[in-house]
Amino acid sequence: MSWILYSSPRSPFVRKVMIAAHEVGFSGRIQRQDVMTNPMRPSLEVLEFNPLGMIPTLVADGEMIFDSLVILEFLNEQAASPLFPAAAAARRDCLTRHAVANGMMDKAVRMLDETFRAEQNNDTAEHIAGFSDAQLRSVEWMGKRLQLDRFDAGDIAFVSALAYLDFRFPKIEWRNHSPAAAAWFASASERPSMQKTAMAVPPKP
Ligand SMILES: N[C@@H](CCC(=O)N[C@@H](CS)C(=O)NCC(=O)O)C(=O)O
Repeated sequence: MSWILYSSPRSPFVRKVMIAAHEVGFSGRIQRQDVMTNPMRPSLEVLEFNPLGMIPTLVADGEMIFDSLVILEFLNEQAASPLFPAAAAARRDCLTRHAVANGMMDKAVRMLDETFRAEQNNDTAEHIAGFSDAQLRSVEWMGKRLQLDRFDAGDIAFVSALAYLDFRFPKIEWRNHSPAAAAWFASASERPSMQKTAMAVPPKP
């Protein structure tokens, strides 16, 4: 039984996971593995499990679990004292507060990244290349996990992400990276929900 948490000592998301693990009494099961990862140079160790190359990523007895909210859900499944209330309205309230707090951390990390970039060499092109590679790795990863008889929240998120790439970044030729995702997207695009929500405005130049 091994739970390996790919981590960094300075990540607020890793800290959140560790606080939760302590709260529910599972911190002793987690073995932390510190890595260096950033959008331009993702950790190869993390990429083995997470196409985004981001931390925290937990590998629990061989199962990959990310991002931090999903890790909290996993800890909650193991725990006697729940991190998420069971009743629908209370759970929504908890998740909404979580979303704001996570958004704060997301934006704080982006602020730090912008600060470093401004201090260093403003390597915008390198950053964009790193983000674009993450898109392609993710399309490939998702392409292997599609099911034709399913259209759940994960699929809805994926179809929205692909449509946005087409809308904003048509130069990213994601279809070449996953013929399975390309075929799935073509068929999903015929759903009434997709047709009724097509972006009605052209992309800004
Ligand atoms: N939504 C993610 C955010 C995690 C995150 O932003 N992690 C940062 C470190 S604090 C990271 O992995 N950055 C590397 C990258 O963006 O490629 C979560 O909640 O786990």
